[in-house]
Amino acid sequence: MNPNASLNRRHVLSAAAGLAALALPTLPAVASGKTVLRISTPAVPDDWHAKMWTVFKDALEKSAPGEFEVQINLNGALFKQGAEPTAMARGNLELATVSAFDIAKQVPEFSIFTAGYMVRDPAHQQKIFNGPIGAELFKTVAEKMDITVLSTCYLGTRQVNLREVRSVKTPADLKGIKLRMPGSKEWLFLGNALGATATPLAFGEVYLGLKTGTVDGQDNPLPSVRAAKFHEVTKQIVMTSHLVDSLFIAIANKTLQALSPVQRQKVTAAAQAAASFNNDNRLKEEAQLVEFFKKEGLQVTVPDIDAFRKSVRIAYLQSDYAKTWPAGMVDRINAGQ
Ligand code: KDO
Repeated sequence: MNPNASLNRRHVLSAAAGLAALALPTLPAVASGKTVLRISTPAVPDDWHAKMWTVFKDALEKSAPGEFEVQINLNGALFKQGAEPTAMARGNLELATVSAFDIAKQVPEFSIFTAGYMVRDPAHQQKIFNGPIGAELFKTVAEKMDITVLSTCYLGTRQVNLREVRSVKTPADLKGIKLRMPGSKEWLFLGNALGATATPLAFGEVYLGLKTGTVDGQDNPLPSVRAAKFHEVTKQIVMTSHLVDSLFIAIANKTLQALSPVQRQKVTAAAQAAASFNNDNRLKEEAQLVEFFKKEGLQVTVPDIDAFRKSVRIAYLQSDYAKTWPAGMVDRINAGQ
């Protein structure tokens, strides 16, 4: 037998496998007749945007019994923070929460929502993302990123949290502070705009970074500070309220398209129930946490917010990010429509 025959056969087989691999990711993984929905998040188990996935799972078990197998992976155990959109587009992940910062990497105009002091409060945030602005921008997200946003979660309002007590009134008072930010240029820009020296570090490494002094501080909403126990390794919270932060529950387009219309509606309803659970609980807890942190021995101080707002706004408006923002979008966001 021609020794090349088996080689050729293998070639044909691997080419066929290659074609199959190209074709197959249009279908979600199916285990024992159920559609598998893999979820990945860096959230720690005690945070609301981790717990909300159980609400999602329970809702689907109730509305579509036996149709889905929901697999929840917390602590960035399946995909590292920020890798989720690519994993979804490649067919390796079905659902995740993505941030405005994740989206801005592929949809530059979305960087408007990475800008400090752009969104005023949680109600303003919901109005923006559940109205025409959200509809327009999410359409671009679906086209460019191959993922579909199902609902908008309030992650909370980000505050600066320091290892050592310091008098912080204006951005100048953060000069020289190594402020941990998640690892992308959009996040680092925000940290630097606050007056600090932004230092990239994954969420899972922040506790140790604060404990050992690799970084001098970090920024996160109060509920995440509590859930990740950052208050154990810091002494002050400066209430800069610089970013009313969002997370978007997103599903891979291929997964969504492979569902029946009724299943799509049930998955969307489950994502909305999860977001509502997160939003309600987070808002309630956020309102109580200043007292909690004070009892834990932290100093909670209020800076000159106008000075921060002014300085951060100037930094963004003079940046290349602002050049990508659609004409009139800042005014539309201000008006909430
Ligand atoms: C963080 O790393 O600071 C951040 O708050 C960024 C968010 O976009 C989100 O990834 C969040 O971490 C994680 O879900 C952990 O709470």
